[in-house]
Amino acid sequence: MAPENHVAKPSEVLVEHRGALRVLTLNRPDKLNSFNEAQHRALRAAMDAAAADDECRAIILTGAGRGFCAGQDLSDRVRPEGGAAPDLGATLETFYNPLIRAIRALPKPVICAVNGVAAGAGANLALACDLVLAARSAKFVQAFSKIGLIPDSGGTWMLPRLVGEARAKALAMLAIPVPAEEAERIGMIYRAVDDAALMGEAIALGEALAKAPTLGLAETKALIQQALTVSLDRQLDDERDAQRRLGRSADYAEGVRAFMEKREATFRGR
Ligand code: LHQ
Repeated sequence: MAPENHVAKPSEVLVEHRGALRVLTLNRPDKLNSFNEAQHRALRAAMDAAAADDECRAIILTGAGRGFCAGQDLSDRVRPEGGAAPDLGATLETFYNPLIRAIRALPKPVICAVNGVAAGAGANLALACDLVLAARSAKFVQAFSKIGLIPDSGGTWMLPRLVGEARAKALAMLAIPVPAEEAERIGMIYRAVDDAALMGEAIALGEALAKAPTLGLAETKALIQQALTVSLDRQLDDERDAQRRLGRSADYAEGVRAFMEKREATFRGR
């Protein structure tokens, strides 16, 4: 993705290690954490590092300042009158699509703590995460139609699955802002929480998931993600195969032992 000699400035994404929990914070607050190339590179590097580190068992993605992410930094995209059209497909292919694929394929839970407005690709980045918490003051805006584009970064795939085709089309075509509480009510996100409680709740959830049987969570994530695109027959076969793999895991053995011994299990993610 990045040129080999490119070293992303760490400041565009802050990385905090909290034991087995990793907190990644988009950090261009003056631009509502909209994406330029440097922020893309920094986020991918941080995601890849979290994926590769066996000690990391859960991830929180959030934003600095009053916004979560306003999608593409449009100041990078102003086209001079008569200038050549940019290849937006190349931008998606190089940056956004690999990011969404990486989050969906990551065999660890990714929590999104939406601290403020999530617009354009920023909204769909949030929706690609596994558990989405949002501050009550946050809103989700499929802003694309206002500039003549389609909801990218998985938006056209994710939205109808989350909220149904009728609502998906309205939200996408009208760019209607969806406040966090409504997003929870219509099943677009997991939960809306008080602004002041957001990070505390996200960290509590992240710490609980970081202590959970990671392999089981990874198989659960993969199975639920594929569920609406495969037959029941196929899903039953895949559940059987996953359960077979998990039955051989140390965490399953520990879970059963702990249950029988009436004590709390200590899972190691193996
Ligand atoms: C921004 C941005 C921004 C730069 C706020 N860029 N500065 C993929 C492939 C390739 C290319 C095209 O795009 C894509 C995917 C996409 O994401 S397309 C959609 C891009 N995003 C948008 O269209 C959203 C644009 N932003 C907004 O509609 C509003 O800013 C929202 C609704 C997010 C927030 O509204 P407000 O709370 O009223 O804040 P604001 O508009 O006053 O913004 C605050 C500052 O942030 C402001 O700068 P300033 O210097 O005046 O304080 C904005 O210019 C800047 N900003 N979004 N995407």
